[in-house]
Order: sequence, then structure tokens, then C-alpha cells
Amino acid sequence: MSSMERIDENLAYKVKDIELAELGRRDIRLAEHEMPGLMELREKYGKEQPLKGVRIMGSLHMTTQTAVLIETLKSLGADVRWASCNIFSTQDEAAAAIAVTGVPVFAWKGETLDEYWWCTAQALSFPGGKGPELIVDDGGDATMMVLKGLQAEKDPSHLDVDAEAWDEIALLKRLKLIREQDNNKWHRVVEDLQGVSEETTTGVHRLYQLAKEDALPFPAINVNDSVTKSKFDNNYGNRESLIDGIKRATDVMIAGKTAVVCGFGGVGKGCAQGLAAMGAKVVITEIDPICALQAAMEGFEVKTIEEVLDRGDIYVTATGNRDVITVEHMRNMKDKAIVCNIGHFDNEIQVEKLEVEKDVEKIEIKPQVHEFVFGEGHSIILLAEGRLVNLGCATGHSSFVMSNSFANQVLAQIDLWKNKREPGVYMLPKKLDEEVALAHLNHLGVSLTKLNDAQSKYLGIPVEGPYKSHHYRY
Ligand code: 3DD
Repeated sequence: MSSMERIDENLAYKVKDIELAELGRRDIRLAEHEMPGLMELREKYGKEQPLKGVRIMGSLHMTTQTAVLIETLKSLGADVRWASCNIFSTQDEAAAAIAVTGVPVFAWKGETLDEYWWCTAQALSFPGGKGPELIVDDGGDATMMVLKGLQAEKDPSHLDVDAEAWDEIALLKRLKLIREQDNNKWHRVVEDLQGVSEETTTGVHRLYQLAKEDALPFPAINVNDSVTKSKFDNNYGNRESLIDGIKRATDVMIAGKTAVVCGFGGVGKGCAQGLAAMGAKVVITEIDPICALQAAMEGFEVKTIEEVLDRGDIYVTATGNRDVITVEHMRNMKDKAIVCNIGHFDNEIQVEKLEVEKDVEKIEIKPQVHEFVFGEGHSIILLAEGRLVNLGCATGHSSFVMSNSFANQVLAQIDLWKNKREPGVYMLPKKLDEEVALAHLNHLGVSLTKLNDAQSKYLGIPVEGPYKSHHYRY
């Protein structure tokens, strides 16, 4: 792909089809109606311009909802560039609608891994050889590209490791090309980088790991663990968008089927609820006794995956772990079992191993829906090649729940810019979490009860909040 051998900081955008912009704009206008949290922040901070001229790079699914986030950051003065954080999650009409406004977007549905890392590097490359001052990250790929790039500028041997995973191979390949073109790029990027706000569980896990190894050279805000993100997006978002993804991909009847959800954390809980609501018999697999006990007390069976291979019709991984569903497991599943993942990365299901199995034939049913026929004669249906099924086979979570997540992102970006901090991982204050919730109540016709002074004194809680301690488990 010669046009992508080099990084061109002056390339205006690269999207599937810029002609889709008008279609995307119509979706964005309707999404704004469902995203009161973001619209309120435009109102509140529009005049102050707290992000005026700040170079912000985003690595976050380029969907209609993200388009509203981008335009909110722009309305606060930011200079934004964007790439998706997943090769299948871009909505091409949203990407076009944003690109046509002059925001450099490098994203399209169905990127190869080489294209994916080129897009990420393009979004990290501002004119004049500059990098971003802030990053909105989802899963940590942008942060990883910057840090691995910096590491390689210090010691190029880091690029000569024998990587196994296809996405790591593609990243190392891209970093080698960049090093040939500009071997001081990442030093400049890290010099200007004031901070990262991280959207998702997996990315937050990576940040705490980096901080523990004293390998995080800038401050980061953990957006995922804001209550109005993780208890909403991860739970209520997936409760709906998982079903959306499975139905659009397979049209399968869910009622009456046995659905196996691997992982009963924030995401698994929403998935289990959604599948049970559709009439599925839900079985949970878990490693954590607390989550397993929660599942059992919600009335779900809790078994090992080996115990249910003979009856599972639909399998969903939501663990953040790797090799949760192996090739061996798939060999022993029922004929036409549906297998999908809703954890951030694609290693929860052993897809790379399945792809190279000698006796397995791969048949494309349609984009992001593949049948794998085993030598034994049965087959399984794999969705989105083991990547996020809600974004690969549908359009991800709906606008209203993403308004909560993204209001936290905007507040985090403002906070990172205003408050210079030591490197480390931080959370937004509880007060801001409550303000995000407050911004969404009217939309659902909620009437909040007010604390009176006597009650406030009795509870020792200010009338205007915060109403819970920071560690309260909602
Ligand atoms: N995610 C799910 N739906 C999304 C959408 N419509 N736009 C952007 C991102 C979307 C992913 C989120 O769940 C993100 O918070 C995560 O990865 O945790």
C-alpha cells in the first residue's frame, strides 16, 4: 500500500467515501437530541473556550456518537484529529460527515491491521511535525503507539522482537516505517503530551500496569470508572447493543436458546440481562467468586465452559482475558453455534489459531459473519472475526448512554488541560460524576427529590451533594 508507506501530516483525511457526509450529518443531528450531556457542556463552556487551540487526538470508534463528541471538543476550541480504535467499528457516514468539516479523520469500516496503525499514526501527526497535547484513548492503542515508538527511538532493538499476535506485528511494522521517516517523532510527541483520558476497562488496566512499572510519562484520567460511564455504558449500553449485533448478523431467534456469557463484570452483567430479557437460558462462566456469586443470586447458572459445550447455542466473551474460547472448545460445540466477543480486544476467542487450522474451512456469509466448518463436519458462526460484535455487526451503544460516557471524556480533557499533574492515573471527582447524571435526568422525565437542611445535617451530606462517598459501590 505505497500511498501509506509514509505518514503525511498534511493529508486532509482518509475515509471510505466523503459523499456519505450528508447522510452522516442527518444521523448526527438526531444523535445530538439524544446526547443532552454533551450539548449541555457546549452550552456551559462554549464561551470560555477551555480547550482553545489545544491539539487533541482521538483513538475511539468513529461512530455517530463519537462525531458528537468530536464536535463538542471542537466547540470548546480544540484542534482535533481522529482515528478509530477498532478495524470494524467505524460508521463510514459519520467519518465522512466529520471529515468534510475539516477535521482530519483517518477511519473506515473494514481496515486491515496495517491500515489501522497507519490511521492511528496519521491522527497522532499534526502539521509542523507536532503531536497531540491531549489524547482521548479507548483501549490504549494510541498510548501504546506513542510509548512503543519512544522506546524504539531510545533503543531500536525493541522493534526486532518476535511478535506473535497479528496486530502487534502490524504495529512494529508501522513503527519501523515511521522510524525511517522521522526518528525523533515520538520524543517530540511525549514532550508536548499533557495527558490521556481512557475510555474503557482494558485501556485503564494497561494504564495502571504502566504506572506500576513507572513507565507512564504523563498523567491519565480513568474515565471508565466514573460511575456514569461504567455502570451505564458497560452495563445498559451492552444490554441493548449486544442483542443488536447478534440479530443484525444472524437474525437468530434468541428466545429459548442457551446463551453462555463468559464474564460477569460490568459488561457481562449487561449482556446477561439483555439475553435473559429476550428469553434465553443464560449460563455464566467466571473466575471471580464474587462475580460468580452475584450471577448465581441473579438466578443464572454458573458453569465452566467445558460443562456447557453440548448445549450452548450462543457464546459471548466479556472477560478482558485471552483464550477464553479456544479452538478445542469450538471443535466440541453444537453445530451452527454462534460465537462472538464483546470485550475490547480480539484475543478472547482464539481466532488467529482457528484461521490457520488445517481441517477448518472458512466461509464468508457476509462481512463480519463467517462460518467455520470443522473436519468433524459441524460448523460454528463467528461474528466480527472475534472483535467487538456490537460495533462490528451493529452500530454500538445508542446515543443516550454514550452521552454519559462522553460527557466524562470532555470533563476529563478540560481537567487534564487545566490541572497540570504528575504522571499517574487519576479519577474525576464524584461531584462531576453526579453532574453528568444530573444532565441526563430531564431527558427521561425524572423528578429529583431534594434534601432539606435538617436532613442534610442529619446525614452529614451537603444539600447539593456529593451524595455518596467516592468508594460507594452503586
Ligand atoms: N462503544 C460502544 N458503543 C459506542 C458508540 N456508539 N460510539 C463510540 C464508542 C462506543 C464502546 C464503549 O463501550 C466504550 O466506552 C468502551 O469501549 O468501553
